[in-house]
Amino acid sequence: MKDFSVLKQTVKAGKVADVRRLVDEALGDGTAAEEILNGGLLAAMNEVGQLFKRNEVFVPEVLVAARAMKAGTEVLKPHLVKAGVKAMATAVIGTVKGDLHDIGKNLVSMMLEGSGFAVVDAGVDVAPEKFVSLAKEHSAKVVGLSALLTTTMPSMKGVIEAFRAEGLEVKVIVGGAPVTQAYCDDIGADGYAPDAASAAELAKRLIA
Ligand code: B1M
Repeated sequence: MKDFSVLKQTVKAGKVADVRRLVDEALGDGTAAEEILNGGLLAAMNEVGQLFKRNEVFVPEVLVAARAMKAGTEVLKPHLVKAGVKAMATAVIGTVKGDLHDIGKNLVSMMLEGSGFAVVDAGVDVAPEKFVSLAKEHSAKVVGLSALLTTTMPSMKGVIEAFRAEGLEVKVIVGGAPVTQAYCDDIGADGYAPDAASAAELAKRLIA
């Protein structure tokens, strides 16, 4: 396996132009796009996730690293498509009905992408029917629900009921500051994660 330490460091530092250049150079050296993706970009994002989990870096650092990772994946995209590399699975994510908070949801979305998922971001204030229709349309394996208000948490239950009523085989994961494992168990969600990095790990575990 090629040494991707410089690329990883550059992603973590959020240096967009340098990440693009390093990815280009690696492609020019004949390194496979998939190897650059997994060994460089996603590995860097995974390390950022772990640091974030341990409170060793904070939201701004995660956002700049995610932006750099995205810039690198854009350079890789045509090569990945040509090589037939597909995302591990699709995840639909959104903030539930009545709730406009999206910073945590966006972090979860980035961590999911950084873990190899194709992510469909439904946005904020998302009604149960919208989660269901997007999951159907994109054949999602995971649906992520975020809520930051105690008043909007009950909407999560509505989403789960809507999925169960349709008999769709998706794993529904929940999170957000007021959400707990006990609440997750209570509403019958498939999993709860306290932070963005754990959410991505949970999603991967659930579809393994
Ligand atoms: Co609002 N807000 N807010 N707010 N806001 C809170 C949540 C609040 C705790 C503040 C307070 O009173 N101390 C309080 C909720 C009280 C409660 O319900 N118990 C509150 C309130 C009351 C309100 C309004 C009602 C205020 C008003 O208008 N009177 C209003 C509601 C609007 C609405 O949604 N309908 C409102 C509005 C807003 C702003 C628009 C001003 C803004 C949101 C901007 C935006 O998101 N684009 C805002 C903000 C910024 C906050 C605080 C200050 C910060 C939230 C945040 O982004 N945190 C918040 C107080 C606080 O938390 N200190 C507060 C950072 C983010 C990274 O953390 O989202 O928790 P978080 O995400 C974490 C984890 O929770 C987890 O991973 C993330 C990172 O590791 N996670 C998941 C999140 N989603 C996940 C999903 C998963 C797994 C993990 O699986 C799918």
